Amino acid sequence: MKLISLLGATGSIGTQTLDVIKEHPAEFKLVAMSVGNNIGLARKIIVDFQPELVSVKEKGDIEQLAIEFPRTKFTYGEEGLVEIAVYEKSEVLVNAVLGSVGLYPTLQAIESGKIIALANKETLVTAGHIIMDASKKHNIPLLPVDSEHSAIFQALQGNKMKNVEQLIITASGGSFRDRKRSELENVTVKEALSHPNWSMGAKITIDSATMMNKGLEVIEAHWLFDMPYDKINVLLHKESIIHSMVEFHDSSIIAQLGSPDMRVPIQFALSYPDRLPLSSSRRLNLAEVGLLHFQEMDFNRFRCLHFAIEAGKKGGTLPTVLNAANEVAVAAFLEGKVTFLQIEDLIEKALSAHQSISNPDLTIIQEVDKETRQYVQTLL
Ligand code: MN3
Repeated sequence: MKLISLLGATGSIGTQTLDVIKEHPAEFKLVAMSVGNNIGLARKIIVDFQPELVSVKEKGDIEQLAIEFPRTKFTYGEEGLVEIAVYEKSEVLVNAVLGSVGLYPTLQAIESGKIIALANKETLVTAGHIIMDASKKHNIPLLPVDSEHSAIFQALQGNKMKNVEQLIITASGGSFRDRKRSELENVTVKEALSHPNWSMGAKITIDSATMMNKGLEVIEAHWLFDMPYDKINVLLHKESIIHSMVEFHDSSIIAQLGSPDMRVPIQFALSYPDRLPLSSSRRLNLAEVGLLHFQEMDFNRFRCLHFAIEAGKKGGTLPTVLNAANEVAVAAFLEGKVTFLQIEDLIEKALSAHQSISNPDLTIIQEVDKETRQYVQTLL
């Protein structure tokens, strides 16, 4: 039985993690979780899973919950996230919170010896060098939950990193993959939020449409697999059947395939190195699929992918700026304050205004993150 702490329980990855835990009551148990503002859903999860410790976003929500659930302990805020991450009884931390707020709790969990199942890509984007150093120092495995990185991780099983020629990350293309750049001028939030293949949260669905998601994933892959940027390639693959691939020196390519379902990579991170059945997931029928399509990425069409790879290559605090500017710009788009294409402009401005600091520590990263958010706010 693995005892699990879950950060971001009410989000898309969070609820799908709970599906996996529910299907395997003899293998997994939820002992601690954090939620945001969705207290209604939090109540339902507490009833169903009986976690011992729950962290909410706002202190004001605690009092009522403590009356309703006298056997559960409650905490709140950013300190609450850390308490969940390091909860003494838990063995595995699933980090499914959104944005760079996931960084510090992840680091604390590594230092207290928890296995990390990482769905929070912003953590590796902003502080990959710090997280990877800590995981090596404490000998803590970092298991990818993101479907592309899980695919690469699976393709690497039984193989040596020194034999890898390149990583090939597939991209669905997001909501606007069939539109030209000139057709993106007046797209609406609703259109941007309808992803053709994957059911995900709002922020990552917009990131898919701008292709920033793929850019963040390239940086994530660079850190997770210790792979130089010129050996990570992105391939447009609209069916999302091949979740990513590894090419070896002998020209063999190993790919991982499946129906698009985030519960599969989530479960693999939890069950690793074992595999468990997942009854609710649809088995892939390749005869039914028939054709798979692939296309080279167009960096002029998807400028955010270009920004991300450049920021990753230059390193220092640029990936932090990239990520923070993107978080603010996407939130502004979702609130109707800027247009879809202005997301790119805001990120470009933030990157060019920044003087990169090399090898930043956690304090510098947090300062640059904050400054960037303020700077982008002034541009809105
Ligand atoms: Mn992904």
